[in-house]
Amino acid sequence: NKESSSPRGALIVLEGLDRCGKTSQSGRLYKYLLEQGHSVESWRFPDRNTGVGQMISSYLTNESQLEDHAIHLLFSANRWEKRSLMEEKLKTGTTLIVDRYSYSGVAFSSAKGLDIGWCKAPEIGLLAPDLVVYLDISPEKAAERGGYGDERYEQLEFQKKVAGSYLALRDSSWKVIDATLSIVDIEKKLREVVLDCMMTCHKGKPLSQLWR
Ligand code: FDM
Repeated sequence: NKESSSPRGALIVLEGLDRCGKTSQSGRLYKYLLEQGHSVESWRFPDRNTGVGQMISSYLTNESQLEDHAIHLLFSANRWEKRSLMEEKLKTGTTLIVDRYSYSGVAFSSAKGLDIGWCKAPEIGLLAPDLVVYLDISPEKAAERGGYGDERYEQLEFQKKVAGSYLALRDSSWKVIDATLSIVDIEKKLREVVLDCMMTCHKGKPLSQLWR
Protein backbone atom coordinates (compact mmCIF):
# COMPACT_ATOMS: atom_id res chain seq x y z
CA ASN A 1 0.00 0.00 0.00
CA LYS A 2 1.74 3.08 -1.33
CA GLU A 3 -0.23 5.41 0.89
CA SER A 4 1.05 4.03 4.16
CA SER A 5 4.57 3.16 3.12
CA SER A 6 5.82 6.23 1.28
CA PRO A 7 6.41 9.62 2.87
CA ARG A 8 3.85 12.19 1.85
CA GLY A 9 4.39 15.11 -0.46
CA ALA A 10 4.26 18.75 0.61
CA LEU A 11 1.57 21.27 -0.23
CA ILE A 12 3.40 24.42 -1.20
CA VAL A 13 1.53 27.59 -2.06
CA LEU A 14 2.87 30.72 -3.73
CA GLU A 15 0.97 33.93 -3.23
CA GLY A 16 1.42 37.54 -4.21
CA LEU A 17 0.13 40.41 -6.28
CA ASP A 18 -0.20 40.18 -10.03
CA ARG A 19 3.22 40.56 -11.70
CA CYS A 20 5.14 39.57 -8.55
CA GLY A 21 6.89 36.74 -10.42
CA LYS A 22 4.94 33.89 -8.85
CA THR A 23 4.27 32.03 -12.04
CA SER A 24 7.84 32.06 -13.34
CA GLN A 25 9.20 31.13 -9.91
CA SER A 26 6.81 28.21 -9.57
CA GLY A 27 7.92 27.01 -13.00
CA ARG A 28 11.59 27.23 -12.07
CA LEU A 29 11.00 25.52 -8.73
CA TYR A 30 9.06 22.74 -10.42
CA LYS A 31 11.87 22.08 -12.90
CA TYR A 32 14.47 22.09 -10.16
CA LEU A 33 12.61 19.61 -7.95
CA LEU A 34 11.96 17.37 -10.91
CA GLU A 35 15.66 17.38 -11.83
CA GLN A 36 16.47 16.51 -8.22
CA GLY A 37 14.37 13.39 -8.66
CA HIS A 38 11.37 14.43 -6.57
CA SER A 39 7.83 13.49 -7.44
CA VAL A 40 6.31 16.90 -8.03
CA GLU A 41 3.49 18.62 -9.89
CA SER A 42 2.82 22.23 -10.72
CA TRP A 43 -0.77 23.39 -10.09
CA ARG A 44 -2.54 26.70 -10.23
CA PHE A 45 -5.80 28.27 -9.13
CA PRO A 46 -8.03 29.18 -10.73
CA ASP A 47 -7.79 25.93 -12.68
CA ARG A 48 -9.44 27.17 -15.85
CA ASN A 49 -9.79 23.70 -17.36
CA THR A 50 -12.85 22.59 -15.41
CA GLY A 51 -16.44 23.69 -16.06
CA VAL A 52 -16.33 25.99 -13.05
CA GLY A 53 -12.89 27.17 -14.18
CA GLN A 54 -14.31 28.22 -17.55
CA MET A 55 -16.95 30.33 -15.84
CA ILE A 56 -14.22 31.96 -13.76
CA SER A 57 -12.10 32.54 -16.82
CA SER A 58 -14.85 34.29 -18.74
CA TYR A 59 -15.51 36.45 -15.68
CA LEU A 60 -11.82 37.41 -15.45
CA THR A 61 -11.66 38.30 -19.13
CA ASN A 62 -14.82 40.42 -18.76
CA GLU A 63 -16.83 38.20 -21.09
CA SER A 64 -19.33 37.65 -18.29
CA GLN A 65 -20.49 39.48 -15.18
CA LEU A 66 -21.08 37.86 -11.82
CA GLU A 67 -22.13 39.20 -8.46
CA ASP A 68 -19.13 39.49 -6.05
CA HIS A 69 -20.29 36.77 -3.64
CA ALA A 70 -21.19 34.45 -6.50
CA ILE A 71 -17.75 34.63 -8.14
CA HIS A 72 -16.13 34.18 -4.74
CA LEU A 73 -17.98 30.91 -4.27
CA LEU A 74 -17.01 29.76 -7.75
CA PHE A 75 -13.31 30.31 -6.98
CA SER A 76 -13.83 28.27 -3.82
CA ALA A 77 -15.75 25.54 -5.67
CA ASN A 78 -12.85 25.36 -8.11
CA ARG A 79 -10.58 24.39 -5.19
CA TRP A 80 -13.14 21.98 -3.73
CA GLU A 81 -13.44 20.12 -7.02
CA LYS A 82 -9.69 19.45 -6.91
CA ARG A 83 -9.50 18.61 -3.20
CA SER A 84 -9.69 14.83 -3.36
CA LEU A 85 -7.11 14.62 -6.16
CA MET A 86 -4.90 16.94 -4.17
CA GLU A 87 -5.13 14.74 -1.09
CA GLU A 88 -4.45 11.61 -3.09
CA LYS A 89 -1.36 13.13 -4.71
CA LEU A 90 0.03 14.32 -1.37
CA LYS A 91 -0.63 11.02 0.37
CA THR A 92 1.07 9.06 -2.36
CA GLY A 93 4.22 11.15 -2.12
CA THR A 94 3.80 13.88 -4.72
CA THR A 95 4.71 17.42 -3.74
CA LEU A 96 2.41 20.08 -5.18
CA ILE A 97 3.56 23.58 -6.04
CA VAL A 98 0.43 25.65 -6.21
CA ASP A 99 0.29 29.08 -7.82
CA ARG A 100 -2.45 30.86 -5.75
CA TYR A 101 -4.85 29.26 -3.30
CA SER A 102 -7.45 30.22 -0.68
CA TYR A 103 -5.44 33.30 0.32
CA SER A 104 -5.93 34.76 -3.14
CA GLY A 105 -9.60 33.91 -2.76
CA VAL A 106 -9.92 35.87 0.47
CA ALA A 107 -7.52 38.69 -0.48
CA PHE A 108 -9.18 39.53 -3.79
CA SER A 109 -12.78 39.25 -2.60
CA SER A 110 -12.22 41.14 0.65
CA ALA A 111 -10.46 43.84 -1.40
CA LYS A 112 -13.88 44.40 -2.98
CA GLY A 113 -15.34 44.99 0.46
CA LEU A 114 -16.73 41.54 1.27
CA ASP A 115 -16.51 40.51 4.91
CA ILE A 116 -13.31 38.59 5.60
CA GLY A 117 -15.02 35.99 7.80
CA TRP A 118 -17.61 35.37 5.12
CA CYS A 119 -14.81 35.00 2.55
CA LYS A 120 -12.97 32.44 4.66
CA ALA A 121 -15.99 30.26 5.43
CA PRO A 122 -16.20 28.27 2.17
CA GLU A 123 -12.47 27.50 2.43
CA ILE A 124 -12.86 25.69 5.75
CA GLY A 125 -11.94 22.05 5.32
CA LEU A 126 -9.75 22.45 2.26
CA LEU A 127 -6.24 21.12 2.77
CA ALA A 128 -3.96 23.52 4.58
CA PRO A 129 -0.67 24.31 2.86
CA ASP A 130 2.49 23.09 4.55
CA LEU A 131 4.14 26.27 3.36
CA VAL A 132 2.90 29.61 2.10
CA VAL A 133 5.47 31.74 0.33
CA TYR A 134 4.56 35.35 -0.27
CA LEU A 135 6.47 37.09 -3.03
CA ASP A 136 6.49 40.61 -1.72
CA ILE A 137 6.35 43.59 -4.06
CA SER A 138 4.66 46.96 -3.80
CA PRO A 139 1.69 47.47 -6.14
CA GLU A 140 3.52 50.40 -7.74
CA LYS A 141 6.64 48.36 -8.50
CA ALA A 142 4.54 45.48 -9.80
CA ALA A 143 2.69 47.86 -12.11
CA GLU A 144 6.00 49.06 -13.56
CA ARG A 145 6.86 45.54 -14.69
CA GLY A 146 5.79 45.66 -18.28
CA GLY A 147 2.31 46.71 -17.24
CA TYR A 148 -0.70 44.60 -16.48
CA GLY A 149 -2.74 42.56 -18.91
CA ASP A 150 -6.38 43.13 -19.69
CA GLU A 151 -7.91 40.97 -16.99
CA ARG A 152 -10.42 42.29 -14.53
CA TYR A 153 -8.21 42.74 -11.44
CA GLU A 154 -5.08 44.00 -13.18
CA GLN A 155 -5.35 47.63 -12.10
CA LEU A 156 -3.14 49.55 -9.71
CA GLU A 157 -5.89 50.90 -7.45
CA PHE A 158 -7.38 47.46 -6.94
CA GLN A 159 -3.98 45.81 -6.45
CA LYS A 160 -3.32 48.29 -3.63
CA LYS A 161 -6.41 47.03 -1.85
CA VAL A 162 -5.38 43.43 -2.47
CA ALA A 163 -1.97 44.17 -0.94
CA GLY A 164 -3.74 45.45 2.18
CA SER A 165 -5.89 42.30 2.36
CA TYR A 166 -2.86 40.04 2.04
CA LEU A 167 -1.22 41.94 4.88
CA ALA A 168 -4.24 41.28 7.09
CA LEU A 169 -4.15 37.56 6.20
CA ARG A 170 -0.44 36.94 6.66
CA ASP A 171 0.71 35.13 9.76
CA SER A 172 4.11 34.32 11.21
CA SER A 173 4.25 30.95 9.44
CA TRP A 174 4.39 32.57 6.00
CA LYS A 175 7.77 32.92 4.35
CA VAL A 176 8.04 36.34 2.79
CA ILE A 177 10.55 36.77 -0.02
CA ASP A 178 11.43 40.15 -1.48
CA ALA A 179 10.14 39.88 -5.03
CA THR A 180 12.36 42.73 -6.22
CA LEU A 181 15.51 40.64 -5.79
CA SER A 182 17.05 39.04 -8.88
CA ILE A 183 15.33 35.98 -10.33
CA VAL A 184 18.25 33.81 -9.23
CA ASP A 185 18.30 35.16 -5.67
CA ILE A 186 14.58 34.63 -5.27
CA GLU A 187 14.94 31.14 -6.68
CA LYS A 188 17.68 30.36 -4.14
CA LYS A 189 15.64 31.54 -1.18
CA LEU A 190 12.58 29.72 -2.45
CA ARG A 191 14.45 26.43 -2.84
CA GLU A 192 15.74 26.74 0.69
CA VAL A 193 12.35 27.13 2.37
CA VAL A 194 10.73 24.56 0.12
CA LEU A 195 13.33 21.84 0.69
CA ASP A 196 13.10 22.48 4.41
CA CYS A 197 9.33 22.13 4.31
CA MET A 198 9.51 18.94 2.23
CA MET A 199 11.83 17.47 4.82
CA THR A 200 9.36 18.21 7.61
CA CYS A 201 6.54 16.54 5.68
CA HIS A 202 8.79 13.62 4.89
CA LYS A 203 9.40 13.14 8.59
CA GLY A 204 5.70 12.69 9.20
CA LYS A 205 4.12 16.09 9.77
CA PRO A 206 0.39 15.37 9.38
CA LEU A 207 -1.77 16.97 6.71
CA SER A 208 -4.17 19.48 8.17
CA GLN A 209 -7.16 21.52 7.11
CA LEU A 210 -7.70 25.19 6.59
CA TRP A 211 -9.10 27.56 9.11
CA ARG A 212 -10.44 25.19 11.77
N1 FDM B 1 -8.24 35.14 -7.91
C1 FDM B 1 -7.61 33.96 -7.85
C2 FDM B 1 -9.35 35.41 -7.11
O1 FDM B 1 -9.92 36.48 -7.15
N2 FDM B 1 -9.79 34.43 -6.25
C3 FDM B 1 -9.18 33.22 -6.16
O2 FDM B 1 -9.60 32.35 -5.37
C4 FDM B 1 -8.03 32.97 -6.99
C5 FDM B 1 -7.35 31.65 -6.94
O3 FDM B 1 -7.95 35.62 -10.17
F1 FDM B 1 -6.31 38.29 -10.35
C6 FDM B 1 -7.81 36.16 -8.88
C7 FDM B 1 -6.38 36.56 -8.79
C8 FDM B 1 -6.04 36.96 -10.20
C9 FDM B 1 -7.00 36.20 -11.06
O4 FDM B 1 -5.28 34.58 -11.41
C10 FDM B 1 -6.40 35.14 -11.96
P1 FDM B 1 -4.02 34.25 -12.36
O5 FDM B 1 -2.98 33.75 -11.39
O6 FDM B 1 -3.66 35.55 -13.03
O7 FDM B 1 -4.49 33.20 -13.32
